[in-house]
Amino acid sequence: MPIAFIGIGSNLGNRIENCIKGIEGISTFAKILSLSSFYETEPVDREDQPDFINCMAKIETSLPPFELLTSLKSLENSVGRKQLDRRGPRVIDLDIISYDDLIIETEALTVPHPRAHMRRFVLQPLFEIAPGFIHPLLKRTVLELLKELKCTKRVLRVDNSSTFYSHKLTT
Ligand code: PH2
Ligand code: MG
Ligand code: MG
Repeated sequence: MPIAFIGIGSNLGNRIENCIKGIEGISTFAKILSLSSFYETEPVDREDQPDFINCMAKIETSLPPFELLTSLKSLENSVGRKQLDRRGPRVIDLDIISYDDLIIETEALTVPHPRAHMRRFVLQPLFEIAPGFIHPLLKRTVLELLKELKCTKRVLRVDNSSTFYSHKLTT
């Protein structure tokens, strides 16, 4: 079955609780194979917003990419995301970072996520759960990407997500 990585983020309200709602929601339509720790991360792109909590989930799913996207969007809405500014504060953000080795470039969906390799808040949690991950487009490992990274924004591991997430992980 296809394997995807989902980046999870929140910088409004109870950020960890929002991420957990995201994780639990994902588990209703995909199997969560592993989950990174939670990280508190400095905002990138738009700096005038609160710090985020970010984490990464490795999932197995029978949903094709665009159906997975639709499920993630409706889950964002049910967790309480409002349609505010792009890249501004949000209750929950669920991004497809990669989907097998697929390369998709459409208006609605770009996979691998077009900015994943430039963001420490994506690469650090990804490295934690998949150190051998190879970026399908750049053909570089997550470790190589981390070493070459220019982004110096703060990314601090705050907690082990599994202690909050009650469902048993399969790995
Ligand atoms: N998401 C953004 C913009 N900036 N910064 C951090 N630290 N974490 C995020 O998840 C994030 C961001 C847009 O999706
Ligand atoms: Mg995002
Ligand atoms: Mg998003």
